[in-house]
Amino acid sequence: MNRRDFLAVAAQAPLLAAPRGFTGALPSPRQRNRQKLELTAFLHFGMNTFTDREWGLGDEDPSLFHPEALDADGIVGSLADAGIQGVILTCKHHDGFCLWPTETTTHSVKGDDIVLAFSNAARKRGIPFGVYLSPWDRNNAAYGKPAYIEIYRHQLTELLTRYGPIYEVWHDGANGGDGYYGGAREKRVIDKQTYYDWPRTWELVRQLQPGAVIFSDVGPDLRWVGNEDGTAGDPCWATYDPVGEDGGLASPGNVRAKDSMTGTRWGSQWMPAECDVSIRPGWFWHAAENVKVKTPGQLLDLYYKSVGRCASLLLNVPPNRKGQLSREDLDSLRGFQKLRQAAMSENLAAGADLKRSGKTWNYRLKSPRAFDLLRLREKTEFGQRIERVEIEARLRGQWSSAGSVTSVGACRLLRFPDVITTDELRLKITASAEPRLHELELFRNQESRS
Ligand code: FUL
Repeated sequence: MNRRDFLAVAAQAPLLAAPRGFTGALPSPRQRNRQKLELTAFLHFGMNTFTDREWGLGDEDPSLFHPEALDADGIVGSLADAGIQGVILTCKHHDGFCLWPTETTTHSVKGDDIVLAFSNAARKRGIPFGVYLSPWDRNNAAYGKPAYIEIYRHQLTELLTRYGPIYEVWHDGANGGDGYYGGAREKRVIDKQTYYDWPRTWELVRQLQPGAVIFSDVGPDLRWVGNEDGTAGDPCWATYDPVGEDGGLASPGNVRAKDSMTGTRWGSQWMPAECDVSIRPGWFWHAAENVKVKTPGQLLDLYYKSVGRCASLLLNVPPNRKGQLSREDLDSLRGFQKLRQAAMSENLAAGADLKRSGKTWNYRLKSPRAFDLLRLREKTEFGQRIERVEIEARLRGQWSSAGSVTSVGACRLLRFPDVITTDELRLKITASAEPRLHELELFRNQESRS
């Protein structure tokens, strides 16, 4: 589906009625649409790129931000070529420096509009564009006071009205307290529960960009996965009822992370996990980390542990001081793509004859096939009904267990420790209502065949 269709569906599709016999939470049309983007990229780029920091203090001189040869088209083009399906730019990180000329502060770029450059690049390449706007602002004098909330909403309004369709709005829960704050240089502690008045801000996002999904520790559309390692829990339910760290009310910046990893079976809200992780140890580019870029194999492993567990993978690939991606990151991304393609090149279950008897699904393959990876997808418009799937293969006339999974949802990948060769496979499904499997696919890793 191309970018235009993607955004159109997100904004227009009607709500589904609850399917009979199932009372669990269901995805909204915008969530179902977002589900198609399994692998997206985060671009952490800003003042920290030039000061070699991860969290700027907020007192940085705006002139320090000076990418020598910004190539947004090149960055987005290489990401798209490597199979990245959407990009999110850190339009403002905790240091408060805005990458677009905003009416709200002088602490921003002046002439060049970096947000415009990236949003245009994404449009040209046909992939959706999203925005990260840090709620914590260590530069702004009004931070911690009611006036800042209006400033934050004004910034969000600029981002959501000037750059065309936005597919995702990313609200970070981090807040370290101390900062420059217009020269006050003090610690400002906010009440995470009340200060930001999130429901009103989310309403603003809904009004300005009805197709956009909203990400935060508590959604409402996508939830933080509870860690920054790029791995979802197992199981990882798309349903979730967030709980605060102390067991009380949750809010952005205050969730019990272990629950975010697994979700809540029978949680009242559909809120799949998004796994944010950096290709490097840090989120921003640092020369010293050029030698610490994750390998293609490590990225593939993260893919199995995120996308393969019904979450999406938001992989940070930070531009360098030139305003380009470094060779090390590009090589690794391309290697990762090759491994993915080799692992999932040909669906060996294509054309299989399916017979269902109750909750047992029997697949007779066209001929004996050797495979080491299984992909299952549930039709999530009917909710997450499957509790468990036992996979059995017929080997020399005998059925034997090949493995099992618990939650399925949008995508479940199961790697088998050994290659299995068979022409018949069956799935024994335990489900809370009639299971709605969308597809079963089998793959053999081409890399390991030679
Ligand atoms: C965290 C931030 O503090 C990091 O700097 C980074 O932006 C990451 C994605 O979220 O909470």
